[in-house]
Amino acid sequence: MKVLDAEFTQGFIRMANDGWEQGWHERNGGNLSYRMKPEEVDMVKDDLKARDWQPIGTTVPDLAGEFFMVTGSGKFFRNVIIKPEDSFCIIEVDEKGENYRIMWGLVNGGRPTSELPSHLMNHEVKKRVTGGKYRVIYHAHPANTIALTFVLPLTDEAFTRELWEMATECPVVFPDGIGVVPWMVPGGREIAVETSKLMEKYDVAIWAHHGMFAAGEDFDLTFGLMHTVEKSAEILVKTLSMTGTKRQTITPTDFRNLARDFNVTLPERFLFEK
Ligand code: 2HA
Ligand code: ZN
Repeated sequence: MKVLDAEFTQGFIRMANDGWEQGWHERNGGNLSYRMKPEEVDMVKDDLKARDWQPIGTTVPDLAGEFFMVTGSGKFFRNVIIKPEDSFCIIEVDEKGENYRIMWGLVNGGRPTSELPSHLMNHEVKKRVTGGKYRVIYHAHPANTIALTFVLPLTDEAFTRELWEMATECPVVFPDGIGVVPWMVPGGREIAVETSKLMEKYDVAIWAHHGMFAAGEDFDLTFGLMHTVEKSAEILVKTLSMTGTKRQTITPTDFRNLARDFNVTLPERFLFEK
């Protein structure tokens, strides 16, 4: 089967285009990666052709031999739907987890995303902690979430609690909470290490003054997670724009009642008295 005809490729393209339509991918902003299933690799193997090995820039031994679909460095999400072969690629990771090679795509040259170290280190953590269930890592630049990083304290507690409060669905959609990475130079191993530490316990990591990373099982859940966090951030931005203080909100007791009825565990460290 041709890569472009596969269902997972269509899902990848749709998610990238949905992100573009949300306004989260100005210019070449953001990146997306998907850890392919062995049967999906097998399904498209006649359409794959190996290029030279290149260093990843970090080490991901638990991803040895895995194949990923990943957006290209400098490529525009806006173009994914009309020029898929030019916009993203399939890569294979070597048996040491130190190098990758392009197997498909980026037909006009180029490399996988500049955030490849963060994507792969996040995949490595999520593969381990979810027993292989999680397959998608998504980075975008949603404006309301970024705006909050200039106003809220840059702590997991502040972001989790504030975003939980702004929409009742939030504690159910991301019960483990949200992690925050202080401003760091993007693109390298250092920010990848800090982000992947947060991915041990959360599905969402916010990069101060930059954007967000979300992790999930499939395209729908991962896109939906980013969308839910960003919508909650939008409601907080609107509220703070109207008034500095909330007249009423969801209380710690309300959260505990919600957790009981919806069968989720909400860590007590986010339910502090303000
Ligand atoms: O340009 O978003 O973080 C891609 C990015 C880098
Ligand atoms: Zn970015």
